[in-house]
Amino acid sequence: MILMVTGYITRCQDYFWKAFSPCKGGLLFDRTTHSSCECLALAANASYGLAALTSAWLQSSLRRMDLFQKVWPVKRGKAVAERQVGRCPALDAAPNSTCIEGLRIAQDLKHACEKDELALVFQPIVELRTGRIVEVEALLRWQHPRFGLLSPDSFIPIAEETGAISEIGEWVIKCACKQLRAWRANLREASELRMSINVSVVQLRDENFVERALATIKREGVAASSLTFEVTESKMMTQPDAMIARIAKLRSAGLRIAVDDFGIGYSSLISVARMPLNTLKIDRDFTRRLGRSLRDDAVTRCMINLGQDLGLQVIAEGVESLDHLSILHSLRCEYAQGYLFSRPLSADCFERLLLQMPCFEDVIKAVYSEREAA
Ligand SMILES: [Ca+2]
Repeated sequence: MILMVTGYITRCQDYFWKAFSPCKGGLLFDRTTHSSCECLALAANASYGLAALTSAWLQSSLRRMDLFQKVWPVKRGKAVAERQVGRCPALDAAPNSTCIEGLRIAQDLKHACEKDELALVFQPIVELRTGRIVEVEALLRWQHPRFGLLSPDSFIPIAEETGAISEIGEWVIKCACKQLRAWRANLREASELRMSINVSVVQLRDENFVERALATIKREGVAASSLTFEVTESKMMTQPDAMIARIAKLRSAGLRIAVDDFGIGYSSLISVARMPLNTLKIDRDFTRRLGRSLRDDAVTRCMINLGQDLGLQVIAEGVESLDHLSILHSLRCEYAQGYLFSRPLSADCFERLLLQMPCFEDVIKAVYSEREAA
């Protein structure tokens, strides 16, 4: 049987890629070798080969190939050398540890929800005029049994590549809604609190996402108007027409839409103006640069003015110092989020913070009056 194989490799105990051996014009795959290997994951860049397979074995192999094809580009390092064997590319080096970790994460992600390893933490968004917490961003964490506590950067790209993002994203929406409903029901201070949820563009590309998300929100008994979906700028601007249509559907159901990490995605201002947005979240990189030079301040001022001129709420992310706050005040930014106010907190700790409302009135007043005196 001639078999098109677009990505197959087996990790052997000794990290030597025994499964393939170069043969004339192609690669010879030996099933006996394969079956003695530890199949943590399978991978890579063989183009075709010759193999005699049972259909069941073939099916399971193809499933694994599919996984690796999705995961490999995420973690592929330059240390993994490729060389051409005839017209067929082949791996001739062991996978580095980052790659193996990536594969392990991809495998474990499939069960992270059901094993109850995921958790949400919460970071306040503060209205600078009053010092009140008006919104809270739900941030995902994964307590991995082997790698410890992981932040989304280390596994969301893999979840997006493998499709696990769909289940994880739905879990996030469900849990965030549950938490918001509990706070709103039990705390007077949270009666108008809003919840902001990060949504991957990969979720938005799914044509059923909007219906599923709205069904989840309804099931959890939360008003859609109390939620914001945050979508990263750089990714939002791909397939703009499809994005606009889905975002418009969410908006018409009452949800608010924020463009996340604004300023680093190099999108055109026209596409920002076209998107039916409610909020711009200015990326923390710009906030960090505040006060370093007039030019840096001018760029941030432009973004704040742009957002406000478009009628959007503007939130500065990554506010970490009183200097940041003072400059943001002078730039007339109205909302902020960052370590100056609070790190992401567990639900219990965030609840204690809410009870101190208006939590940040004093610190903001002190900064503002100092600036006005100067
Ligand atoms: Ca965010």
